[in-house]
Amino acid sequence: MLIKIKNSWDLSEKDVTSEEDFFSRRDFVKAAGIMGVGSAVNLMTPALAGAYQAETPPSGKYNGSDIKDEQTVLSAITSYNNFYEFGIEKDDPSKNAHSLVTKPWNITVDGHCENPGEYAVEDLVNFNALEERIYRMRCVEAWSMVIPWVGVSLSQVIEKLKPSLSARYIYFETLEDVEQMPGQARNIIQWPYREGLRMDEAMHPLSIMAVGLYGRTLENQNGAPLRLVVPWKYGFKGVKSIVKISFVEEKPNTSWMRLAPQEYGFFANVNPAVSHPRWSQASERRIGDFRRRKTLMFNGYGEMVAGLYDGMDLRRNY
Ligand SMILES: Nc1nc2c(c(=O)[nH]1)N[C@H]1C(S)=C(S)[C@@H](COP(=O)(O)O)O[C@H]1N2
Ligand SMILES: [Mo]
Repeated sequence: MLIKIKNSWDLSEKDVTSEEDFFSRRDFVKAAGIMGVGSAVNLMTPALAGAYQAETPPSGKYNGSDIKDEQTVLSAITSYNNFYEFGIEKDDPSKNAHSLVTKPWNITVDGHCENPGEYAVEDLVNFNALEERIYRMRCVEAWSMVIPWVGVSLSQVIEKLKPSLSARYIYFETLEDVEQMPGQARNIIQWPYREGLRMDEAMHPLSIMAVGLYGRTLENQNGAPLRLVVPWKYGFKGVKSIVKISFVEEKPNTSWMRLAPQEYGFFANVNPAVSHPRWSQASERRIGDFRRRKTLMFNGYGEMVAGLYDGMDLRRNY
């Protein structure tokens, strides 16, 4: 389904490829195959990581700034996914997520706000105010993409719900239903998938609720019908297929923090200077590229977001 878009943000048109220029699916699969041979495989889950090779140290040669932020091809965005509710391999979500029923879809809102209740997606997101936001997405596993999201600012959604002053954090949950999400049969993380933001992060104009990408509604594997996107943070903050929003006083204990607090913090800001305990975060592989590139502080959005963390030790608050 095509959706109506109001305007474009961030990466300009000239920096990105048109949809016609996408690599073919075969080229992408070839590239992914080459990546697999003798190269780094970083797995988020500590218990599953032992079976894989450790990170190959980056060669020290990086692409310079001459490399543009081209949009990642649609076939890669929809077939190379992390959505553990449908399996842990990158191609599991695209193979398995058809079992998720996204219509109708309701979101429960509770906690410290004036307008709690059950909302249909269409009542929470103003589909007449959709915007395209072309954002870099940097996974904590050290790969990245550039994705043309379609959505609304999270602040628009929050303003509708009218949180009170005692709401210091916003908390999100993904659906929990093993019938629709077969990956939930395994206790990889504690289901449902839980995430959260500090209220000022949530109100930042870069934070969005996405309902589409490349001008179409989201595929299930990308978190249909509604997911969070916070481009200066590692991808795992972008909770998919949201069914619950709560306004809370205490910092939420998120899924990844519960599983491995020494590896995943609440803030999860992209930071090349702070290594993951099992691999470096200094560089990344942009899906579709063959060489690694340097990872940028706050994923390149520092000018807009660094002020949120004034006076904070980002080494401790990883
Ligand atoms: N519910 C849920 N949300 C999730 C995940 C997940 O496993 N379950 N994976 C996260 C991770 S680690 C990343 S990198 C992004 C990937 O989003 P994409 O597959 O749309 O690129 O989704 C995030 N949101
Ligand atoms: Mo990720």
